[in-house]
Amino acid sequence: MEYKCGYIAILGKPNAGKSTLVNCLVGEKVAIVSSKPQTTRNNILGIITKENYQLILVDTPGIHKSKNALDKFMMKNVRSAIGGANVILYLIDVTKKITDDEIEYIKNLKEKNQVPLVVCLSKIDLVKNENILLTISQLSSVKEIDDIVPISSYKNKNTTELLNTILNYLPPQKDKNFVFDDDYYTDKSLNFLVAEIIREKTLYYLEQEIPHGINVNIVNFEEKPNICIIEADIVCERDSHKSIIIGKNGSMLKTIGEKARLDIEKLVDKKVLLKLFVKTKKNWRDSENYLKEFGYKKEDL
Ligand SMILES: Nc1nc2c(ncn2[C@@H]2O[C@H](COP(=O)(O)OP(=O)(O)OP(=O)(O)O)[C@@H](O)[C@H]2O)c(=O)[nH]1
Ligand SMILES: [Mg+2]
Repeated sequence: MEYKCGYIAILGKPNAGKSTLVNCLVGEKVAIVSSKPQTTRNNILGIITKENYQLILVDTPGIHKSKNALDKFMMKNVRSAIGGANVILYLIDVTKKITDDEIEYIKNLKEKNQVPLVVCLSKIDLVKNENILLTISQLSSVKEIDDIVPISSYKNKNTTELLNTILNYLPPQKDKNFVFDDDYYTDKSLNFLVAEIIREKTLYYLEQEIPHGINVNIVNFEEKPNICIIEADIVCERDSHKSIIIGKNGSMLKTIGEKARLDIEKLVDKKVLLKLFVKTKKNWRDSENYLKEFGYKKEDL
């Protein structure tokens, strides 16, 4: 039997649908999703293992210009994912206009890295077929692109074709040298996943810049036979944000906590007691020390 195994860097602009695609392909929620750009901050592995292949999908932060130390960390993650990739999968939201800058970026990706480059048109459930064909013809003149696959993670459309396309670009190997055991579907710890679920709820319920300035730290995680007791700090950048996160008589914090608890209970498969505290660390996104303290490491693959 022949085997295939490799790292697939999932790249694209913020909000392109990268994390949704990774969750869809893996069949587990490894990465949080939101309608707000710059949701993902860390590289998150989503691992698919079958009898004869293992695909290690690397979900990355959306490519954007850095405004603070956290952004710089995020873009470093993108570079690190590119560096370790056997195939690059570049996602384009088919509902958005493709700019010349983006095409230049894609061409550069191929020229600099010389690995197979597959462009994936995402969210095709939102547009008519004519629009998809138009975008494909626009991109087909870009010789640096090896393949174009239109998909919808929501409708699970063309996702098998996408997996087969990726597999085509991985060289076959005689031995089953998989990187991860077959029961691993992510590289992230339970603490990380729980903190991300809480952050996802803040992204959903809070407006504008507030959720982007939030970090969630798990301060206590106690697993008992029938219940998990979890304490977490929601750290924000300003006192004015703190009062919005808490809400009138604590109503906002209560909503965030209740919704997060339901998801965490599914993850740990038992009852959860979730205690949330809101703290202010002024402009933490600009402080290397806070980033270190919050576990954002320099390099993250
Ligand atoms: N209609 C539709 N919406 C989608 C699809 N895939 C993703 N979305 C939506 O697009 C938005 C962004 O999705 P994410 O998966 O968080 O995007 P991302 O590329 O990971 O974004 P960042 O982490 O910010 O870089 C969310 O509101 C998703 O629900 C799809 O196939 N169809
Ligand atoms: Mg994401």
